[in-house]
Amino acid sequence: MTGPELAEAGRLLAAARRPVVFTGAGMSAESGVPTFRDAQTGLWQRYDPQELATPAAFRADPALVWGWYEARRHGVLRARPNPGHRAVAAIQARLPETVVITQNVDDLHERGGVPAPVRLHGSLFAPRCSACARPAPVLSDLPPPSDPPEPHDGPLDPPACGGCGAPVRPGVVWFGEALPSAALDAAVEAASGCDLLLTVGTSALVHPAAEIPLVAAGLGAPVVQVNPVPTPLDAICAVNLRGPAGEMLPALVRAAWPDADAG
Ligand code: BJW
Ligand code: ZN
Repeated sequence: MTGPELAEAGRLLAAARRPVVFTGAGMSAESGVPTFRDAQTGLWQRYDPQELATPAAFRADPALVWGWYEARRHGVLRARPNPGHRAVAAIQARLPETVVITQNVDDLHERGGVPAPVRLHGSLFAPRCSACARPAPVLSDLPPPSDPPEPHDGPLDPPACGGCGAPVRPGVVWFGEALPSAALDAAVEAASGCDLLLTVGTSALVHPAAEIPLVAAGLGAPVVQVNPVPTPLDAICAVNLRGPAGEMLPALVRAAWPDADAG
């Protein structure tokens, strides 16, 4: 893959010392994990994801919401990191001050070689009590992740908290809930001090996460975007790489460092 945009993005990456990689659901799309705003499949087609991802939805129908998250968790367990995840790890290996900030609730960055991404929206693998916040074990009705689990589909009663008996909830951030303050602080600090922000596979519609690239741009860092379609961030980007992360990110790493193993 060639082109003036890729060459310019490669120059920006090669010159960077403290890049931030900011990722959304498109990062995992080529691993087979549906993006958040993609059409739902199967049983879930009847529901709007934006209406399931709320505290009110969980209160109204805990089995519906817990079942949806279990279905998604099973889907992630069957998925593998794609070349885009490995290219992000290659950037961090080359530039150890790289900070990876993700809105994703899957674990594909970790499995792709980024040990500690900053998680703005929590994780599918950290359930907790909906009343007392005590961490709950991930359901153990599954075979180990190396052995692909049977897909779960349909409503499922959440387990009860081992401490107080209230329903366990997914450890993700729903609409109307505050982001974990340590993660948000770390993200703002990294964006404020970065010399390049690479935004990958996000519609940039959900706040306050969508403000992270704006923080970097406002302080003068160039922003490079990887997305097959335009987003509200187009206007602030130095370079827009229109294409899928699994192809664009390895090409970007090769453009920056022709000798690199881009995954
Ligand atoms: C590819 C690709 C490929 C495809 N390669 N790319 C300011 C303005 C307006 C509203 C608000 C505001 N501030 C706050 C709000 C309200 C609200 C909000 O933002 N609403 C908007 C939707 C209007 N925000 C909140 O409620 C937040 N909380 C909050 O503000 O609290 C205030 C508070 C303070 C103190 C005390 C109490 C409260 C919380 C937001 C939490 C969002 N959570 C979710 C669900 C997580 C769990 C789950 O997954 O179910 O996070 S919503 C969902 O959106 C999920 C995602 O992380 C997030 C972002 O989505 P993302 O990643 O961008 O995915 P998509 O699907 O939208 O886009 C995919 C992109 O990939 C597309 O562009 C494709 O083109 C692209 N793509 N294939 C590269 N191969
Ligand atoms: Zn409890």
